[in-house]
Formats: sequence, structure tokens, C-alpha cells
Amino acid sequence: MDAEILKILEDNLPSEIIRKEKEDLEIYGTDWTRYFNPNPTAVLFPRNIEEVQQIILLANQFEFVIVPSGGRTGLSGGAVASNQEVVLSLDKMDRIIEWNELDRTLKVQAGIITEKIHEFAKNKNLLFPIDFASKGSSRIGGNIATNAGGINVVKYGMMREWITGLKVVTGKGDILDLNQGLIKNASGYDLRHLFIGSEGTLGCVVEADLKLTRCPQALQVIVFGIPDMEKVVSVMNAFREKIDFSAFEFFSDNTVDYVMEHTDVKTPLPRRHPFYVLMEFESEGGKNNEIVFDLYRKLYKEGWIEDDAFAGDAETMKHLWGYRENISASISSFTPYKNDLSVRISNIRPFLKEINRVVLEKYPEFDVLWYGHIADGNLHLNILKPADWDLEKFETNCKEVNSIIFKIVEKYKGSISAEHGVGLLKKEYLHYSKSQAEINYMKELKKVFDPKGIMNRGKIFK
Ligand code: S2G
Ligand code: ZN
Repeated sequence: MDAEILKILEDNLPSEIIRKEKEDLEIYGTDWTRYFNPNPTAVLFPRNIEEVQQIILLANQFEFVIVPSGGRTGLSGGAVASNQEVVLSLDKMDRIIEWNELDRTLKVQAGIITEKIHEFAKNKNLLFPIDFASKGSSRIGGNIATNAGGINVVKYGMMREWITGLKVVTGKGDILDLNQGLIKNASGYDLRHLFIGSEGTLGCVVEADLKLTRCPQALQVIVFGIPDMEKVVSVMNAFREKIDFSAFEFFSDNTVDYVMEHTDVKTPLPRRHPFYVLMEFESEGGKNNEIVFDLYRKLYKEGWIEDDAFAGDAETMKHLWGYRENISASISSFTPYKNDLSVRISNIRPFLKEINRVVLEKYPEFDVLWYGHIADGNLHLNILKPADWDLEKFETNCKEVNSIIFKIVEKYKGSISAEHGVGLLKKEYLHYSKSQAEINYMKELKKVFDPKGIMNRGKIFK
């Protein structure tokens, strides 16, 4: 805690928005990344945009660093405050502001819990299609700051597709009301898209206009047992030729052990298979079910698929989704070293082959788990810490392999971070996915919006 900064806060801000108790500093000083120690000076809870602006202007005047904080479900350390920064929490700005039936948009404050938006949409028989496992704790401002992806990107795209308006307070303390909910707007640079995915380094998201869309009808889910990683891509391509699925996820067999242990369920299929695919699609009056079952029988004969479990009712679908959605929570206690990689679909096969070879050679004694959004080219590679290894030794070991893995990412022009952001965890590897020229431009842009460098200093850039 920095006593001087704390005095500045207490001299200039309403006392009811300042918290400095040890427990608050620990909770609000970190996110779901387990590799950094929280050490903020204080946590501030502004109640409106004017108080957010006042805090940022104060930070410019006295040059202290601000870490914007939503649900702190990030996995790359983007919301970590380990250097006596001041955390700016949006918890108190968590309301729905306005529903616009004709625009079919919902104006919300940045601190609203993501799942509340899903619930509002459902009550209107509509859908907010950005969905992922942490939705019950994440807040929309953080999802916007990391351009969140999740399980339905293959059909609906990422967060940035669903934002028609964005109100921010820049690192200079200016309030910008970007795009104002317009669908078409060709009036110069679209600054909204700079802030989406900027991880709190350009300013603080305070409000958003979110688009909703029609609810899918009669969703179905099917889980396939797949003999090897290569076939996962072939099966995805075969079904994509025939139907528009809304999710196509894969997970390795060893993830099932952790999910069964953590959630007390049985195996998804009668026998175990090296890999599983979960596909979600609309029935379309049973037409798609026929197409899926016909193709399944063909691929079964060819040995691409070994078995299936079908779900037409909501309860069984939820049960099957559990094998995929519960992976993250089931392995969390094993302090997984996470890689969130993406390559073009056309590069997945050779990429996976090379990465798998490295991982099996370099991590012979570690439990290596694969899962993710294969139809987006997005693979989650999680290395679990053996119980008898201390965290530092484990992290050092994983980092050594990282540079080999990221060289392969670079070779296939992939991303070192598909959807979890760069934050603190990936910043030293940014050059594997961004050219130096791109990084220089990004740094110049940060200087425009945050000239004093007070917004989330140390995140994204070394
Ligand atoms: C997923 C969630 C975080 C993780 O399950 O799709 O993005 O990597 C992940 O466990
Ligand atoms: Zn994911």
C-alpha cells in the first residue's frame, strides 16, 4: 500500500467509495490467474461516470496507476494489481439503464454481471449470444475489455460484434460516447473497436449498448467419441458442410477424469475415447437431426467417430455441456499453466501435430489437457502442476517450453492469446503474434489515450 497515494485519495474522494481493508485488497487485487500476488493501495467503488472521471483526472494529476476491475475472472492477469496500484471497481455501476425494443439493444452499466444480461434477454425471448463458463461472475465491462469469445463464436462471433455503442472514460479523463448505438456509421475511425479488447490500458469502459438476437429454436446437442486429434478437425469440416452448428467444442479424454471427480458424473459415453466433440445445432423441425444422424452413420463406418450421445431435452443437454463447461473449474485447484492458442482452421492439423510432439517430449510427467473451440481454431492447452512440484519450479518449467510453443504459433501465424487477452501473463510473448511495427503503433495509440500511462500500466506491453 502506498501511504502517500492513499492520503491523496482520502483528501480528494468521498470516503464511502474508498476501501483499504486487507481482505478487500486481496480480493480486488487479483483475478483467476494464480501467478501474481495482490498488492493494491486501495480499492475505489465509483457510483457513476462522473466519479470514474474524477478518479482518472486525479490519477493524471498525481500520477498513480489505475487498474480497472470487473468480475476479475481473467486468466492472463489483466486485472491484477501487484504494484500498489489503485483498483477502480465497477461493482457499484451494475444496472440495466434502458431496453430499446426497436433497436433491440440493451444499454447497461459496465459493472453488470454478464449472466444478468442473458437472463434479461431470455425474458424477452431473445438471446445475448456471448456465452462462457465464467458468466455468473464476470462483468460486461471486463468481457468488453478482453473482447470475450466463448462457446458460440463459430455462429455469433466475438464480443465486438454485439456492441453498438460504448461509453468510456479515456486515460486523459475525457468521456467519449462512441458510435451511439448506430448500425451504420462511416464517419471516420471507429474508436469503439480500439477500446474493445484494450484490457483497460486506454481508459475505462463505463456503459455499453448491447445487441440482442433471436432465440435459437429447439437446440440439440450431440457428443461424439473421436479416435484422434486429426479426426476432430475432419469431423468438424464434414458437419460444417451440412449444417450451421452453433457450437463445436472438443476435449481430451483426461479432462473427463477431472470433471467426473469434480462434479460426480459418469463418463459421457459407455466407453472412453481419446477425444470428444460436443456439437450444438438447431433441430429445424427435425431436418437437421436427420442430416446429423445420416452423416454420423457414414463417419462411424469410416472410423472417424466411434460413438455418440444425443440430447434433445434441456436437462440432458445441460448434462452433456457439463463435460465441456466444467473443465476449467474442475482443474483450477491443480494450478494449470494455460495456453490459449489460435491458428487458421486450415493450419490446425499440422499445428496440433507439432505442438503435441513438443508437449509430450517436454512434459513427460505432466498431465496435459486439450480442450476448446476447434471451429474457431482456438485450442486451450492446460498443463497441470503435479502435487509434489512447487509453483515456482513448475512455472519456470512451463515458461521454458512456452518459447518453443510460441515459435510454432509464430510459424503458423497464430495468436499467443485467442480470447483470454495478454495482461501480464503473455506480454513477454506478444512479439510472436504481433510485428514490432504493430507493437510500436499500439504503444503510440496508448500515448494518445493515456499520455501519463496511468491506465493498467504494465499490462500487454513489456
Ligand atoms: C474455456 C475457460 C478458461 C480456461 O473453457 O473455453 O476459455 O481456459 C476457457 O479454462
Ligand atoms: Zn475458451
